[in-house]
Amino acid sequence: MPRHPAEPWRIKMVEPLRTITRDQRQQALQEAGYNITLLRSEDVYIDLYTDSGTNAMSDRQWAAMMSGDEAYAGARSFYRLEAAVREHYGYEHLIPTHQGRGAENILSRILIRPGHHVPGNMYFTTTRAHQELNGATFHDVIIDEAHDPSCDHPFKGDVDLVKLDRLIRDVGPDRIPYVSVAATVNMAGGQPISLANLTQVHELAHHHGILVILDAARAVENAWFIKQREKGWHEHSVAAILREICARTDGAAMSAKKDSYANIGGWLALRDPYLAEQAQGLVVLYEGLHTYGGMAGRDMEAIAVGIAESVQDENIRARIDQVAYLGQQLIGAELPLVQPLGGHAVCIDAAATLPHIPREEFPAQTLAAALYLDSGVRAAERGAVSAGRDPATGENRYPRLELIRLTIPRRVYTRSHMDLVADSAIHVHKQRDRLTSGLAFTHEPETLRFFQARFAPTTPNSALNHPA
Ligand code: PLI
Repeated sequence: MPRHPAEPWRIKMVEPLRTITRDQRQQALQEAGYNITLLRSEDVYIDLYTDSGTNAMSDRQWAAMMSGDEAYAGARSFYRLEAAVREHYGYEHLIPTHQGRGAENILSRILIRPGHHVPGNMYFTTTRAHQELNGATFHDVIIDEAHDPSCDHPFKGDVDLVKLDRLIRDVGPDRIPYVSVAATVNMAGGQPISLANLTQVHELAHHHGILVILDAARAVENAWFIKQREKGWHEHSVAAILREICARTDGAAMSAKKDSYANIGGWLALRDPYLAEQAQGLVVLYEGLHTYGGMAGRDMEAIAVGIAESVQDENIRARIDQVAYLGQQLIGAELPLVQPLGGHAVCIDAAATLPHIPREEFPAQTLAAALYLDSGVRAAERGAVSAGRDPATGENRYPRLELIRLTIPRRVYTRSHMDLVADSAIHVHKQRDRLTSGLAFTHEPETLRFFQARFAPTTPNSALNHPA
């Protein structure tokens, strides 16, 4: 066997990349209000902002797009997607949506009422925003280890059953419409939940008549980790493990822009026909008819093929290997990373990198800006800026994890790109003492502020304002 098994695909089409000078990046960063989200993508060299919708599709997916049925009602492409979801995820009723947050909207509207409480294994930005918009309070019931970047627990996505049980007793099962279970947990750095733990969550929730809803965006990646790390599952295929994960849940919200190698799309799936009918009624209002839900027929074709590709062991192995390849280089240079390495991203602990910058000056936002300035690599902030303010108190939420996320799009970048990212991240790390101050808001939007916020350095002599 070669030291690193090669990717099970070759490249048929390429997209040229543009490089700009450091002075140009400096200007672009200032124009973007020091928010990497507001950079124009053409000013970015290697874009690790997200793995969402940034995938390279296969020739099979492109070919399938040509056979998209664009009928308003009853499109053949819908039935192909429905069949793929039934086969690989095992849910009976499929409600297509334009992307994951469309599914979160419909789900939250049918299940949540004001005064409800939703427990989950750490929050995700859009998921929690929809839960709160519908009047629920979110409760993080993930195990404590998930909040400790250096802890190498193999299943940091596990739910703490004591926390979940306590919440059920405190507020009463009638006020908990569902447990929101993510696999993997994005904000913890792509950490998996174990099948053993999910089984216990399912039993506890069902004992109290509470549903379990899966965030399936990266459930295939989670299945791979179960195969690698959980006793008794090594001989099972990823496809079989994925079905086992879903079998322990009552439905799922899916962003097809992740595991399924698509550029757009999503779905909500439910087992209960009564709930499914309610969702089908609402999807017409917010997304489109219940047989396209905001997607073109060709998008549904691409997702159907993408689902089948995503569960092939060699594809998911190559994906996780690439993340590990980048991560190992950074570990070798002693950068403080979230351990163990996650499924979709390598996350750098910005609070540990820049301990001299107070949390109020957003070390992760600052580190992401510095990395862009150095090499044109765009990471994502996953810390206090993403966490927003507590709706009850209006205070900033300061999660223990203050991270920058180097998120790897699927089948897009090569090892040389990863080498370049590693070199730049290591260089910025070595020079971290030059970053003596952070950033402050000059504009702070109310909802999901991290997308549109603008910042300025807190001191005029900030390293973010100076040439290398
Ligand atoms: O971006 P959407 O609307 O297709 O999906 C929303 C969404 C739901 N759950 C999880 C775990 C996500 O990661 C997610 C989107 N994630 C983005 C955009 C990301 O950059 O991680």
